[in-house]
Amino acid sequence: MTVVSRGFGGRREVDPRVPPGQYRTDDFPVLTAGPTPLISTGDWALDVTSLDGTSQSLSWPDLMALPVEEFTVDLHCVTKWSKLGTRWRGVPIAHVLEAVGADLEGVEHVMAHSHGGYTTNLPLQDLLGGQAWIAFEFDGEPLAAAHGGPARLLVPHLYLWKSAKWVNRLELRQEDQLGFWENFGYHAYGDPWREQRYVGD
Ligand SMILES: Nc1nc2c(c(=O)[nH]1)N[C@H]1C(S)=C(S)[C@@H](COP(=O)(O)O)O[C@H]1N2
Ligand SMILES: [Mo]
Repeated sequence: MTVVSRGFGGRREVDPRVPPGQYRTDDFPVLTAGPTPLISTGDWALDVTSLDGTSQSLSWPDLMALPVEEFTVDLHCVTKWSKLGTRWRGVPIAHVLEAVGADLEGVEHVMAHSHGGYTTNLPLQDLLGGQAWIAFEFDGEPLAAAHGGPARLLVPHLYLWKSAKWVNRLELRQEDQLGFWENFGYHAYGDPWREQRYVGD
């Protein structure tokens, strides 16, 4: 005989904005594998590496000259917290790629690289269409260093490990390659609505 108990003692999330297995928090936890780099906007640069191996660089003034969006999104961390209605300002990735004249012919994937060596892999399509930004303001303030300031990648429709803090290079790729956490068994794509936490989910 099998006895099944469901939901006893647990908090149950009824808010439809909270994906399965996630819990709401009003805090903004900091999750970093390693030390927090302190980068001034004067030193900040974002390189875009094309399939032919050439790189184009975007400086902070270059970034500030691009169209900025204000957006409000929900964040979902694989450690099971979700933070709803976070307000940001940032530049859509499509504008970043256009600004450096990136050739997207044959590009299927992007590896995001950060100061300190963190990496995470994403399909190119998930960075386009107004779903991903280089974000530099949170809640009306310059983005704090602990959260990836001066600027981070933000891809809120995927688990938050895909949102590389202190991003300094977008490597355009034909083939997929696993990033830092993906190499430790996290899911290659990471859709919170399908609970793609680990390989095989
Ligand atoms: N460069 C870098 N980016 C990173 C990480 C990291 O360790 N280094 N951690 C990831 C993980 S696992 C999560 S959950 C989020 C956490 O973002 P937060 O610290 O702003 O909450 O950043 C992601 N981006
Ligand atoms: Mo995470």
